Amino acid sequence: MSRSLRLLLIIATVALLGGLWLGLKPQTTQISSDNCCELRWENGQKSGPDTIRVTQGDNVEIRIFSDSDNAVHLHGYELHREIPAGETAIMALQAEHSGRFMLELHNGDIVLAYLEVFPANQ
Ligand SMILES: [Cu+2]
Repeated sequence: MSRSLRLLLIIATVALLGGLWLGLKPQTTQISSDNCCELRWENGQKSGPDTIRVTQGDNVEIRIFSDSDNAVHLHGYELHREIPAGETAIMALQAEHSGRFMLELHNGDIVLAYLEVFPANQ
C-alpha cells in the first residue's frame, strides 16, 4: 500500500468516525432551577433531550407532547400523567431524590428520556 493511499485511508477513517460521533451522540440538557424542557412524541419518533440533568432541590417542569393517546411515567418519583392525543402534559416536581430516573411513555414502552438528579453538595 502506498504512503498516500494509507494517508487517505486514515483521513477517511477519521472523517467517518467524526461523523458517526456527531450523528449518534446523545443529547443532554442541563437545566437550572425553575426551568422547563419539552419532549415530543410524534409519528413514532421522539424529540427533545435524551438526558435532563438537574441538581437536587431544583424545581423541574417537563412538558410532554404526544400525537396519540398516551401516558407518561417518571420512574422512582412515581409520577404519572395521562396525555390525550395532540395535547401536552406537564410534569412538575421538586427534584428531592438524587439518582437517574426513567421517563417512560407507556403506550409502546418508549424511553423518552432520563432525569439525572445530582446531589446538591457536590
Ligand atoms: Cu413506567
